[in-house]
Amino acid sequence: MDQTANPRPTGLQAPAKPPLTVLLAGPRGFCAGVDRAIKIVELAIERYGTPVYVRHEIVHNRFVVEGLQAKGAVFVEELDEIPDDGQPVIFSAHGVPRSVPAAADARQMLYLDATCPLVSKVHREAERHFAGGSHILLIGHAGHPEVVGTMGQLPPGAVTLVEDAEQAATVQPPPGPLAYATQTTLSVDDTAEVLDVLRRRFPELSAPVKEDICYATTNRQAAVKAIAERCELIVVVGAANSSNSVRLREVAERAGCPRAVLVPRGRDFDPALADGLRTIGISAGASAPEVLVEEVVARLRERFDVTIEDVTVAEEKIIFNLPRPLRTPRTATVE
Ligand code: 0CM
Ligand code: SF4
Repeated sequence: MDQTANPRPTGLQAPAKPPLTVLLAGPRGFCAGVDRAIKIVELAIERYGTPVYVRHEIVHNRFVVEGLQAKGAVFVEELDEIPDDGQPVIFSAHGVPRSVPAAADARQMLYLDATCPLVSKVHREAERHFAGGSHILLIGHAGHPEVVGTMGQLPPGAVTLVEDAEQAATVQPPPGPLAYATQTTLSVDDTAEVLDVLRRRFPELSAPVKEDICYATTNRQAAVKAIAERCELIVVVGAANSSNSVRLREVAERAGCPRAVLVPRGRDFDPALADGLRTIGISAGASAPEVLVEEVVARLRERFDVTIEDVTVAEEKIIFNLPRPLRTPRTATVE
């Protein structure tokens, strides 16, 4: 009898791993604004040598920050931590108040602005409404650098922050025309709720020409919603200070997944969380590199027989231009 065709289990064989289906939400991870911001730091190091200073984490991800530190980037929270050594400073993707480039100009510092163009768009809209005589209601989270940056585009008192539906119900803006703006990385559903309350109270409230919540935030939330009901657990790869990543975790549970966890990277993820489960999902915030998603999958493979299924709800083709000083000069062709 041919024993090899159907080998008997021996005591030495590893027990079969339990099967686990992993739904990978798409889009996930890096957006065009994060990609551009990281490139700005890398190209600045190439062009100007080290150190290149970066005001605030270029994007909210330790792995990205540590990678850039290894290449010669020095991260600071404020400009006054930077010596006058002639080296450039880069402003993070989240944007800065006007006082920051003003202070850099006053010190004749060379600066490069890695503010995401979609955050800059919110700044310009807020300015436009203010120039038209409106008071601005900014929907966002107090203390987040993007909110600090957006409020800092306008004089003190021009913007009132509204954090949630409760505040929307009680906020007392000054009399006169009103417009709203939002942080780019909010929950689409929470923001709709806040706006319902504001519109009921202030029917003349002017809106941005184009939605402030960005395409990347919207798509990543839609992708998580698409897998939530099929998943017994969703792992969101991202940092605790990353607004869009934190929102993805919340969206997952609200959309019907019984449990969602936020993990910075694979080594912080305990695959035993998936014990006894058949299907889990993975997504990643806009500042989380794909290699960190791969780490989580690798941790799962240590314990389970993993089958991957991609669930992609949107294609993203957006690429943003680099700031002018970093664009590669066109090479002249000689014929
Ligand atoms: O705004 P948030 O905290 O989500 O920032 P992030 O660095 O995690 O993501 C990219 C951005 C922006 C602006
Ligand atoms: Fe820009 Fe949106 Fe990415 Fe933030 S999450 S950097 S606003 S594209």
